[in-house]
Amino acid sequence: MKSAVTICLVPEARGGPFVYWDDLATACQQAAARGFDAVEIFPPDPDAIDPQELRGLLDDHELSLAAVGTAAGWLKHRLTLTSSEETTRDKAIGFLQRMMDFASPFEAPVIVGSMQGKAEAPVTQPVALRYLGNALFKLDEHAHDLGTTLLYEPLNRYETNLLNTLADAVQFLNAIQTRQVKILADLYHMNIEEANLADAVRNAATMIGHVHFADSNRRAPGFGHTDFLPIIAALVEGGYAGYLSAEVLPLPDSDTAARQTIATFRQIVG
Ligand code: LER
Ligand code: MN
Repeated sequence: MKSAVTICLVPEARGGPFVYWDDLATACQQAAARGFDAVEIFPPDPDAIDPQELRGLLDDHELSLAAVGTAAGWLKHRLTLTSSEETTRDKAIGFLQRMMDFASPFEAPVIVGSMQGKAEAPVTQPVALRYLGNALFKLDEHAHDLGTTLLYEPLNRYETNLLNTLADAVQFLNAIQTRQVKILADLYHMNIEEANLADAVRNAATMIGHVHFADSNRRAPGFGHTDFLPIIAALVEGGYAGYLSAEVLPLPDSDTAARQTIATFRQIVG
């Protein structure tokens, strides 16, 4: 397993669970200095980052791009895949496709997290799930054309009323028969929704494509009460060799959160 740390470039996401903020070059330098293998970046738009500049930063610091987040699609542009407005749903799909165009040359998957939206009047839950299924099916086609992966992230009940557990996501994706969509297991959301985090990982093992590495209180791993060892054992047992990516609050400050994350990573992964 490899370590990664989040960098958020979206001012509208201020207060969110991201370690580094605003300055991509400084964040890459700090991530490398703390010993992370990769960065996970949340850009404000698909064309906000110059790919050449990013390539240079990653090469200079010997970092990989672990994943690209799309929180801006919702927080900045108010786009969701389950909006009652067809034009908004289409724009949301277009936004995610362009994010995939940006991310795929870096061999980085794109995340569908908050852009999945939720069922709210006039959209009922079955209709929202149909919209979500149609959108993921279309996005899966695009991912297949690009040879890339899309990550679908189940969120906790306070953020969505669609799919809250890994098992919900496995069942849903199997039903729509996507080829390139994997599940993002966010240990913070899972701490709220799953009866047992290790069992949930074990039962979804072959479909997990990325992990958001956070403690029970969404602080850096080790600053809460999640027992990580059985979760890591379940990931290893399932053959997971991807990232543990710190999507955590920058508390008490970014550098302390980064140091705590990498210390815990080394302790439990080796
Ligand atoms: C995104 O990765 C996530 O976990 C959600 O809570 C949206 O912030
Ligand atoms: Mn997450």
